[in-house]
Amino acid sequence: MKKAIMFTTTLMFAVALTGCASDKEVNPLHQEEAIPVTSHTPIDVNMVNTEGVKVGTATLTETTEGVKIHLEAEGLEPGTKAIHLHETGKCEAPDFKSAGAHYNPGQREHGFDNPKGFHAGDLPNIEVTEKGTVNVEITATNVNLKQGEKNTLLDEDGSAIVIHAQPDDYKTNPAGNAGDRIVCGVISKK
Ligand SMILES: [Cu+2]
Repeated sequence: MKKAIMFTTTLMFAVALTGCASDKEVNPLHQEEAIPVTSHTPIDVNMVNTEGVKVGTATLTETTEGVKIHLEAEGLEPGTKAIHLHETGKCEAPDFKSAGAHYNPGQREHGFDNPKGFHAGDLPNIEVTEKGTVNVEITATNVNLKQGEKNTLLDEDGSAIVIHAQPDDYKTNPAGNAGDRIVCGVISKK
C-alpha cells in the first residue's frame, strides 16, 4: 500500500516505536548455564537481619547469563522465601524500607506470571531448610555489574539484595505479596 503525503513544512518528525523496555529480558526461571566472566572480581555482600546482625554472605559474579548470586545464610525461619534485587544500596534495620522498591529500570510491573512483568530485580523464590540455613545459586539474568552500563546494579546509589518473610506469588504488583523484609545486603562499588 502506498500513500503520497505532502508536507508543507521541512520539519520531519521521527517517531520511534520501540516495544521493548530492555534489549535482553530473560526469565530467571528459565535460564541457560552461566559461565563466569573472569575479568570481573566477584563482589561479597554482607547479609544482615532485622537486628542488624550478619547472617550470611552473597557472592555476586558477572557471568555470560547475568549476575550469579551465591547466597549462604543461617538463622532464618524455615520455608519458601522471596528474594529480590532492590533499587537502593541502603539496608537500615529493622524494616529495610531504605532499600526502596524492586530494581526496575525497564519500568515493568512485578512478577514472572504478570503479563506486564517482570522487574529486572525479580528472582525465583529460595528454600530455607528446617535448620534455618540456605545455600543457593541464583542467576539474575537481566542485570550486570558493569559500572556505567544499562541495568547495572552498581549505579550511583548501589542496589540491595532483600529476602522477605513470605514467598513471592510471581504476580502481585509491586512486590509479589511477599511480606516483611527480613534480611538485606548492600551491593555497592568497592
Ligand atoms: Cu523484595
